[in-house]
Amino acid sequence: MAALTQNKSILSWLDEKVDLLKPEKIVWIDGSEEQLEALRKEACESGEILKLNEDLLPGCYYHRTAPNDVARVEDRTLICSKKEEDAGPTNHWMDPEKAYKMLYDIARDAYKGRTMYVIPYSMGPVGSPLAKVGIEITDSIYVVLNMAIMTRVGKKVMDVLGDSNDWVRGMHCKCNVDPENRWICQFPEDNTIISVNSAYGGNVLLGKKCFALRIASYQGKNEGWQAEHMLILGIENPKGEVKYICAAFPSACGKTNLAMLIPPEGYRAKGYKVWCVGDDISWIRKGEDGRLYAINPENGFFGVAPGTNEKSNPNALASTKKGTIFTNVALNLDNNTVWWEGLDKNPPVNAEEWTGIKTNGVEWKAEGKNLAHPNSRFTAPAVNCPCISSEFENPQGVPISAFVFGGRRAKLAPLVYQSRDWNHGVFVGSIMASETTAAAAGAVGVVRRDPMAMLPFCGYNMGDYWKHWIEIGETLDPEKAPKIFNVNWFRKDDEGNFMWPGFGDNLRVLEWILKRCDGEVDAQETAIGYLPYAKDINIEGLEGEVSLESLESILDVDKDLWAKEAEGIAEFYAKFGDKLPKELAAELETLKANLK
Ligand code: GTP
Ligand code: SPV
Ligand code: MN
Repeated sequence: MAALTQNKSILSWLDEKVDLLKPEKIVWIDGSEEQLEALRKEACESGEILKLNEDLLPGCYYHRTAPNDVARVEDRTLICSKKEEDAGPTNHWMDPEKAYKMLYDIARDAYKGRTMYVIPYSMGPVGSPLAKVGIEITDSIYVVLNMAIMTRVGKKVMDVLGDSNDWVRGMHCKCNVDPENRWICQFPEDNTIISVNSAYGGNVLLGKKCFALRIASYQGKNEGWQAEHMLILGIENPKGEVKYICAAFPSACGKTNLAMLIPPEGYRAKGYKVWCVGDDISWIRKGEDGRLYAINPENGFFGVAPGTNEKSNPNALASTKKGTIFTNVALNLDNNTVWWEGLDKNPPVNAEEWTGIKTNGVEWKAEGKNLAHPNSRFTAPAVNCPCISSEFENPQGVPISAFVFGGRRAKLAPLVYQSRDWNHGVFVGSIMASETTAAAAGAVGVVRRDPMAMLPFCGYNMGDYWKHWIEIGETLDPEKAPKIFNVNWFRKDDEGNFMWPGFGDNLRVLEWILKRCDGEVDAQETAIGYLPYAKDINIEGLEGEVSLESLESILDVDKDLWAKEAEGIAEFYAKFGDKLPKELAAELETLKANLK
């Protein structure tokens, strides 16, 4: 098949990879529906995917990964910079020369008898000044079909790249999905990603975490912009004005849900609307007017299925009703549709659970077992989302009024607080901690530090990343800089119940945040920053769920607990040695002094 480009840097890179991988055939992904449809048919015939009920879920497909390959693998995700110090204490590192050799030895001849798919893709609207181009080669049709939803693919991308060498090299080999030889390697200094022995989302859709966060965060540091694990949403007030917020929460901690929230009834009646620009990743750059602008580099949602339902997130559910690929959910054999925990209260009786065991779903649940994997996901086109923003394709992005950090903390972190200024806000992001989730292999529910929700995604030394945040702040007029906040939807009472209803009701907190940005509401200064007066969070309509007293208790700052927290922060900071920005060390001293 003829190449879709004459770009020499691409053609010579592909020649080398053909020599290494020995594909039987090469197929360029041109972005046409015709080609994608032929690939879907082929993957259905081989059993790689299964077509779902065309009446109920038109254009939707089902896929299972190997049971040992269901989440990101952080221990096997490496940053391969020349110097170990440049990967920093929070990343796993390998010398690039050693890593290339190891990976090429694993990958040699991996495409023998198989097809090499070449996917040209753009992260961000094609041709946008904030967008960047990548090429992923893969031997998996599932990867091609997912990339075609999650990114903009095809010839038009090669046309805008022209002869440029500014593109990210991505090589994926499924191999035999051997967990002992599974590696997800980023070479930030070479714009290169190599992923072997996996077929799970975040490990193999190389445009997503590997490029748009790990490689892009490094590019951003060198080029003066930021790549963040942040959703982008627009809030339209009754006057029709829209303000945008970027929010960083760790994996499976509520970004997709917040990005598409449905306002509570009282807000809808007044005319409030929420628009989704993105649910996972933001690329952020200063605009000509001195404000920060964000684009969503993705073109779809790779969302957590369990817990998504008509009440918690109707917009996400609606997004999955056509043209969607479901991975590791359960199959309803009666009508060839899908099911997951929390979709509704009726698990299918005639079911296949996520690994393919035929079972009576009701009995299976009664035994306390899951039908869908806790990290099962949907890959849905962004255009399907009923509340997709009219600015989604805007090549310049949207202006950001506030940054919001947040984690999953049963104790300690209050519902919301505001930083005193930019550097204090960077401190607040840097001290984030959250209970681990099923999005990564390993234990679930353990509190760990996850600065800016970037722990698994920062492509360089986290100390330098913090410095980059501080330097961005230095270039901004404080009047125009986004205000920085922290939220926690996950506080629990002594019986283990969530103290805040969350989901759509989180708009009540965002309203306070925007009022703070506009100087429309007072706040109380505490040891950790500005907290709302309970009376200033609107709880109308939450009678029986939240009272002024319960709100006060989710807004408290327990000085003893925070003093312990400060010790934990000091321990974490100590890992960074002289890479810890002095501004953050000073913020920690201020916190300690405030707690005395
Ligand atoms: P990634 O795609 O992994 O980056 O995750 P995400 O941050 O987009 O997570 P998502 O929105 O899919 O949330 C995952 C889990 O958080 C689900 O189990 C939700 O039910 C739960 N969740 C989301 N928002 C809230 C909330 O406001 N309150 C509570 N209690 N749970 C929430
Ligand atoms: C996450 O884990 O934060 C995700 C899913 O968004 S993955 O693409 O697997 O990284
Ligand atoms: Mn994510």
